[in-house]
Amino acid sequence: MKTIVHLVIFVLVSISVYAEDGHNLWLRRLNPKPVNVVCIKNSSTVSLAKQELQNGWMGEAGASVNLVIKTDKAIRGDGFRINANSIQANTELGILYGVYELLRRQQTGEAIQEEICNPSYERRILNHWDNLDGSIERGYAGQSIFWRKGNDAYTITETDKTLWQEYARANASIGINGAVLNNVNASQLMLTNECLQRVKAIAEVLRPYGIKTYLSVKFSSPAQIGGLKTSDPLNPEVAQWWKDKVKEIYSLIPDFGGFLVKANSEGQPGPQDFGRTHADGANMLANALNPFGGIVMWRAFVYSASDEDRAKQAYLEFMPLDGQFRDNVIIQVKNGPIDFQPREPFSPLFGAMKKTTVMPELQITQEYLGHSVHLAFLSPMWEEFLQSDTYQEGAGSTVARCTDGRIFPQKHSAIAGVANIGLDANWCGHPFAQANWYAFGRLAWNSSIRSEQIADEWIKLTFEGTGNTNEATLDQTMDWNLNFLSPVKQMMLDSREAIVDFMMPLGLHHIFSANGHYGPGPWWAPKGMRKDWTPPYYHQADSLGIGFDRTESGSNGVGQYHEPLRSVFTNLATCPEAYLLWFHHLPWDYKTKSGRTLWSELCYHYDGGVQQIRHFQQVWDRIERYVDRDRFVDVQKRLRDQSLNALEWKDACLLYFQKFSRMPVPYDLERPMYNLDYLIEKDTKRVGVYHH
Ligand code: GCW
Repeated sequence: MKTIVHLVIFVLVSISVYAEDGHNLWLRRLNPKPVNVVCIKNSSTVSLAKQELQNGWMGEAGASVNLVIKTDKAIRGDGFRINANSIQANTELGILYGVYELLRRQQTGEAIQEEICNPSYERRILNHWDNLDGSIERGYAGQSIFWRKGNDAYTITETDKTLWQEYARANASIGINGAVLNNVNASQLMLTNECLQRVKAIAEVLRPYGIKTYLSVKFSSPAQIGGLKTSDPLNPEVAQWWKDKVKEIYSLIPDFGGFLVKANSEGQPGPQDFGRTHADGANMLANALNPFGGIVMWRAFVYSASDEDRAKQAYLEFMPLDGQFRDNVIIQVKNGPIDFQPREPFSPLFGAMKKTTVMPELQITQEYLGHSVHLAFLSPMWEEFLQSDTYQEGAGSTVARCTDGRIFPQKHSAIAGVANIGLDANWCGHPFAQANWYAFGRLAWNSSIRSEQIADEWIKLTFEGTGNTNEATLDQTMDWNLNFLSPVKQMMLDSREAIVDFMMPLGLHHIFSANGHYGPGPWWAPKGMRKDWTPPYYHQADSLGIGFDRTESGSNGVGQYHEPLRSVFTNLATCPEAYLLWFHHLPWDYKTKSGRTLWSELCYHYDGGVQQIRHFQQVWDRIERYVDRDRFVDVQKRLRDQSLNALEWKDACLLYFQKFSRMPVPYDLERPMYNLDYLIEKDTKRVGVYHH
């Protein structure tokens, strides 16, 4: 009996040692060695830095590390200077960031020479679309880590605090320094004292890690919870209400970051309800926040049910206001002109608003890229976006340079990512979705790192040493690099393009079913539905051809881009094929660069996407022995589902578009396996609540 008990204990212990539920993210500390840390200053942030070094040191055993806080003009903001045995920074937070950098390099084997690392953006912020009842809009990894419903909604437990602390640490380790704690579709209750008390508690946990809290606010709050008759931004009582509210917030949270506002967008209230402009609304809030150093992030995600091309609307609404915003207002613009599609050209607002601070909003959560089912590494998409040349101030005016302060004089600079974090043990749902959280932080810190490096780091930090292979000998490491790191990295780097191919290649966009922006629905257009909420509006397929004409003969969306881009996009010889149907409506037999007809080219892309996911399945099955069982099986299952989804996408889109093209699927491609009627019927049943 005793032996059995021992055996059970032994098995349990071994499982707890080897099981990887992904909760430790990229911060698994393996076999640390002793280290001596020297620093004269003491504070909560510095002691975190020391602790991290002591728990994660993988350099020479018994080495000494100096942490030096000293002003140095070459170091900006919370940047730092590192070498193998010392970290120097202007701020305590800089020291902490330097420690994470040093540990990351030790663990990944990257060289550590003397180097200064400065942040690209001043504010690197996660946006949580978390509702006060704990649900998360477009969240695919469980309920909110900040909010919950029920009688204990406002009780702060030790479990809450531990989770918030782990969250803060993960963010700090990749340089994220801000978090908006609630959905941009904000509840007016957010600003009640009860909620603010909880924000205060969260802020206290996040503070030592250098993370500021921000809140999304509802523009109609003065009338809804303040007892005022109006929320008109030019009404003095309204302005006073906000001033008082801001004062109350700062008395609870002295380092509060500011507000994020979605106004006059998708039914949210805003200044236009009172005949005022976005500038009137944003400036009124900015005035209230200014004495405390707070900022307003005012979203440009606006489009109305007009006949105007949706892709043009944000520009049309915001450009006339350029120069009217206070310097603590930042206009937050989604990367593309429509809405986080698998591929969009950059929004023409970048670089065009020259007298206003503009910040990019990226979406880390995979609303349009297969939720937590698809393996989609988004870094290549963000890299493509940040490196896009706007030409606004001559060649080389990339989106990154237009927003990070290198081109325009600006008081602040910022970048936001819509988080994919929830209560799931591994935080993000899909084990590979963690890589997107990681990539966002890394790119926000340094917008010029390449996706390949990000993937490389993440894979090493996340998976190294978790498989059946023994301790790391040189041979083992070479084997691991060759047979795990390299194929998995390639799979990650190819994953977004594969999704574009099987969902909406060649510039197609927004052809989702109404079912939560997940499956295909190019046919979906119920009677009476707003046109720009239906796929046919976006693909414009008819017997003559397919695509949205945004040239001068169409909506003239191209006109919002600076030359030479306007001409590049207009001219079929120069328009990148990736954006072909974004800017052009073309005949089915149009000759593409490969020499194939447009129809055939579409078929090849859809089919290629499907084949690619099947290939990913092979890649993954082959690496089984290098990964812990749980994560291996988890990813394997999700890839199977993704493969089936890819096939559905291909068949649904090709069979539907074929009704217009009347051309055969090229005979050397796999035949469709579903009937269109079946897929439409399946989708109709799945669609419970219509969601645009
Ligand atoms: O992408 C769309 C989403 C909405 C979201 C909105 C926005 C928070 O479908 O769920 O609302 O954009 O960004 O405001």
